[in-house]
Amino acid sequence: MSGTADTEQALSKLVVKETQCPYCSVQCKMSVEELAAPVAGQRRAEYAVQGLPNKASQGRLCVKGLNAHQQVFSSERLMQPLIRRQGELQPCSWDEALQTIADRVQQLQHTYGPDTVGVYGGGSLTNETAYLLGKFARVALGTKYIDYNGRFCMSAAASAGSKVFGIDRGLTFPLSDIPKAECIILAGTNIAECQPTLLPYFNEAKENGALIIVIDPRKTATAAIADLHLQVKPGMDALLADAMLKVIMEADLVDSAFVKQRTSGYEQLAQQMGNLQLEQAATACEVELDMIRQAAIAFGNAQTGMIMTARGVEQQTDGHMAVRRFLNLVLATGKIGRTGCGYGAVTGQGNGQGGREHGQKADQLPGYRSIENAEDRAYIASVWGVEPEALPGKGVSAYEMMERIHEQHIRALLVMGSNPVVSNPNVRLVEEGLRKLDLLVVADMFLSETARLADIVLPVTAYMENEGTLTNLEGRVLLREQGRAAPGETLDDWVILCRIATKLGKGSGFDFDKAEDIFNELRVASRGGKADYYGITYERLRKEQGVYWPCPSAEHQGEGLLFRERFAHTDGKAAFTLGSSLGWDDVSDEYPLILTNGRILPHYLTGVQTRRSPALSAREVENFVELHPATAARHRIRDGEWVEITSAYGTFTVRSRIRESIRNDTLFVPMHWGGIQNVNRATRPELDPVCRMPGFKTAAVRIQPLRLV
Ligand SMILES: Nc1nc2c(c(=O)[nH]1)N[C@H]1C(S)=C(S)[C@@H](COP(=O)(O)OP(=O)(O)OC[C@H]3O[C@@H](n4cnc5c(=O)[nH]c(N)nc54)[C@H](O)[C@@H]3O)O[C@H]1N2
Ligand SMILES: Nc1nc2c(c(=O)[nH]1)N[C@H]1C(S)=C(S)[C@@H](COP(=O)(O)OP(=O)(O)OC[C@H]3O[C@@H](n4cnc5c(=O)[nH]c(N)nc54)[C@H](O)[C@@H]3O)O[C@H]1N2
Ligand code: SF4
Ligand SMILES: [Mo]
Repeated sequence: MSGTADTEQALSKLVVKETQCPYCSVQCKMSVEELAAPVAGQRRAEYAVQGLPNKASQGRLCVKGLNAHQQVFSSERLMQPLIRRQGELQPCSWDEALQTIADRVQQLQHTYGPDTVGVYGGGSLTNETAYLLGKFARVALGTKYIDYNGRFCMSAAASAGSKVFGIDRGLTFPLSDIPKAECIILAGTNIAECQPTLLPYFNEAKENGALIIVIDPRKTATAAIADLHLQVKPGMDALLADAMLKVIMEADLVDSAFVKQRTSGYEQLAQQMGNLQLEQAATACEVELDMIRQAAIAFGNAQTGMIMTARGVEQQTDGHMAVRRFLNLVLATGKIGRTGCGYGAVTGQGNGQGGREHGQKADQLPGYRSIENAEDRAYIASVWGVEPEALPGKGVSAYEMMERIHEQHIRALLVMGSNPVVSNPNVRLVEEGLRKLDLLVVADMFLSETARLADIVLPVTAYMENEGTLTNLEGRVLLREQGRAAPGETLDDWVILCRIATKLGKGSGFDFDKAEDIFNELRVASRGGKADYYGITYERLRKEQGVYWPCPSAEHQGEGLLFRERFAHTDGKAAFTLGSSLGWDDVSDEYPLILTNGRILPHYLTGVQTRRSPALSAREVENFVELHPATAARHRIRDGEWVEITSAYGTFTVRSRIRESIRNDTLFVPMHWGGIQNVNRATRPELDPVCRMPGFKTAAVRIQPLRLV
């Protein structure tokens, strides 16, 4: 190698001073530095990744963050647009790709009307892109059909928070309050594997004497730090929370002053709880009544306490109600609005919070405004420079969009930031539907399972390469600066939307030069809404290292601890929830086991990104089912052998992993693999009636070894 080449390499050495992990909702900050450049034929480049101090992860990184850069440099990155010719995806120019999209969209809309085109977004997109995607669907395409993967993630908790508190912000308290809680209930959340850098907050709480209660059908790494572990039967959380409330009422541990001053609906609830039989409830949840009592009394007696829920409680056909039953517990004990107290919906994706605020949802306009409210429509229409009547109405939820596609009611789909053919429930229908589309466009960094089905694939920049804001699980808005030039022909997501809009002749509302300009429009659009970003600017974000919303003005400091004095409903009160939840019990002789599913530490969601990181991929190379030794014996399954798991909806094949850690009526399968190993071949399509969350976490199945005879 010549001296000049060496110098050039030294000069181009990559140093990213500050970026954010592309994975979970903690949004850990880090720096990435190239230590040694690759030498032809000898070695890969070496990188030093370091966690940077920040208020959420305090400089910590988990194994995913430490290895995230490997996906950025993966040789599998898409560098050019692809178009399908004679059945094959082949490279093409941006102009051809975008012109083809515009032409086909116009043809289809001319024939079938504007709603024949759908848009499907994601919670990894920056606030700027998520906001623009909502505007793009309503203004450039004029379609009502837009929804996003967060429907499968945050919809139950978000709708419950809105109903009970009048606002949905994942955590109602700053992370730094966790060590100040005397009792913490973690229901259906596996923080140790899913937000690992937060675990030290809980350990600190324990050192301060806190009691930790975990509710999970499995002995997870999170349950390992628990003082009490309620190994609930999947799908029975609502009833379990009710039973705990009944114990608290009977033990006279209700905070009457708080209930009186700050809530509504308690009397009716108390009346209704009179009918609940504790023994029956405990039997149905399959948790010993004594354990339920201990947990409830501990929570009721504590001066300060928190409840956090995540997908275990929420991804149920009664997910919305199940969260609300836990919120009853928070309210009855007065544990909200003061230090060391509160409720936390542990948000999932990197921008799972911001992504659910600014218009990617079927019924939503920016700033948590409603697309069905005349005032909200008029305001947003004025910001967008269109007539309110021109804005379409409410569409349908993510899975229901797939049903519309299957019925060919929707004939074209743009997917940006999701891999729906792996992550939807009942994926057989989803794949069949996507194959029927006249036009499927997928914008991604990689050829995901969904991109493989596309007619046009658009290559996008990765987290290190674009600028934008993301809102972490606390509701803190963070700026992720660009750290590296866009490689190949990749473009930022928002640039793609602007270019398609221009090709469609709708360029005037889409002539942004940089992400910051979009953010400034978002600030105005969110102004006066529940998620008010008006007072947040890039300048402030740089100076203050993040700002909490709501932040209505430049002088406003943002609110870490919510509801100190009032809740967000017009009467200022939080609302108790009535009604009973029947839970779920669909097992039968044919399908005798309960299939639940979730995450493991090294992989992220459908694995498209983490499998491109060799250090992560190598930790778990294939999918598995965790099952109890008794279940294994009953079904004659040996450890490590291939098994077939079948529900009424479909079958998948994985390797067995026999463990004492799981209930003997339950199977647990990670969600990170597609194809024949995809757990979503067997999940059921039933949706929660309120929030349209699928009942991912419970399906009745049978299991059998896959042996060649
Ligand atoms: N390593 C890793 N981290 C991630 C992600 C990832 O893919 N990988 N994804 C991110 C995203 S988008 C999300 S949404 C979050 C998800 O974070 P979590 O919700 O914490 O993750 P899950 O593993 O889906 O489910 C949590 C727990 O619910 C339990 N569970 C299953 N059924 C039930 C039930 O009926 N009741 C109760 N109480 N518990 C039940 C499971 O055993 C599991 O331990 O994680 C984020 N962080
Ligand atoms: N059975 C079961 N199914 C589940 C769940 C479960 O617990 N159990 N969890 C549900 C939950 S909580 C979630 S959040 C969903 C997630 O489901 P998906 O959205 O399908 O998950 P990802 O793997 O994150 O897919 C994101 C895709 O977008 C790409 N991508 C990442 N960042 C960007 C970006 O900035 N721009 C663009 N254009 N593309 C990008 C990635 O490469 C990847 O291909 O899965 C849901 N499905
Ligand atoms: S995956 Fe989550 S906890 Fe791990 S480094 Fe990334 S943001 Fe932090
Ligand atoms: Mo999620």
